[in-house]
Amino acid sequence: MTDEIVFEKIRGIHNVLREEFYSSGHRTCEGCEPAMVMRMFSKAAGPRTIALGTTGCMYVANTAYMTTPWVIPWMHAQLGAGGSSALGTSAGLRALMKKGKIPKEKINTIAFCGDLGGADMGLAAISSALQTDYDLLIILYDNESAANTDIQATGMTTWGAQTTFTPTGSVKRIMQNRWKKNVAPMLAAGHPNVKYIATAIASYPPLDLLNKVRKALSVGGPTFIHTLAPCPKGWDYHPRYSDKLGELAARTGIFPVYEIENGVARLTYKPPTPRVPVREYLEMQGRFAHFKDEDFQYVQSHVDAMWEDWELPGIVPIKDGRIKS
Ligand SMILES: Cc1ncc(C[n+]2csc(CCOP(=O)(O)OP(=O)(O)O)c2C)c(N)n1
Ligand code: SF4
Ligand SMILES: [Mg+2]
Repeated sequence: MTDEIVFEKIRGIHNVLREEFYSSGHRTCEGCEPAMVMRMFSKAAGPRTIALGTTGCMYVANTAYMTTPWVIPWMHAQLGAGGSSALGTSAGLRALMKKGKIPKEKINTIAFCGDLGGADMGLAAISSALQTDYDLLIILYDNESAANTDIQATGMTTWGAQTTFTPTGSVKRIMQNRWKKNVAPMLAAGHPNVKYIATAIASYPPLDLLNKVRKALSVGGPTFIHTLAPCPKGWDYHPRYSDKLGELAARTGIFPVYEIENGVARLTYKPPTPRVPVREYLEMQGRFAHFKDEDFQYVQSHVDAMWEDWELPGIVPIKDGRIKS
């Protein structure tokens, strides 16, 4: 048995492992991008991997009685326990290897969590895990709602979106009036020991998520990747457009795609100049069907400020010594 796994960069689609570690047997909706995140991270990591997953669609839809898509070992964790389950698993493996109870070898520990479970409820546990020296990767699959319990707004929901918590009405058109929480830079700034933090979209740019997972697993210590994962049910669009929405999220600049490696931030995808109007992305989704011109303009103005005013465009919301809202 080898004690090292060499993660070479995947340079073309033909180099992607054909073997599936998240296979058929799940009950996610057609076009579910969170499911694509599962498939991709497990392909990138390979068979010597333990997956932990918090409550949410990626737990419930993947564990219908007597069925599972997981080919690698998988364990369910409590809704806010993405960080602590990763930490406990990695610490357990290290202890067992130290005591000689299992052979010394590299086993990847990957915990995944949704936006409610990870970025809202489980933020403290993720922070704790990121302050250790254990080898682990936490992947946030962000479908911008508590989808499993019928699409409630979370701290990650795009401004103005309709959810079951934030329906539109004749008195108040916009109920979701919070700007999306900026999780990856928050974790990077607060945990300078972490060697790798990134954002990604499963569909775009192609291979990007696979290679970021490989990089995260290679650098050692705790790491974190935030993926934007379109959800046809919650975002209200035809499932055939999941890939297109991922691409538009990157090309409009509403979801900046970058990595922070050893403290150095780098855009891994640069939106075109000029960026695609954010309206093209929003109009494809029924959750923004109530938007008026002023609403599209409001979101566009925030996205423009993100790219034109911020000290690190798309990443760090500081300009002239002030935190931008
Ligand atoms: C402590 C706790 N509170 C509430 C719930 C009910 N619950 C189960 S899944 C879920 C939504 C999770 O949302 P998210 O983490 O974004 O994952 P998604 O469902 O979108 O995949 C909620 C509120 C729970 N299981 N545990
Ligand atoms: S509701 Fe959304 S996240 Fe849940 S299984 Fe369906 S598409 Fe996937
Ligand atoms: Mg969610």
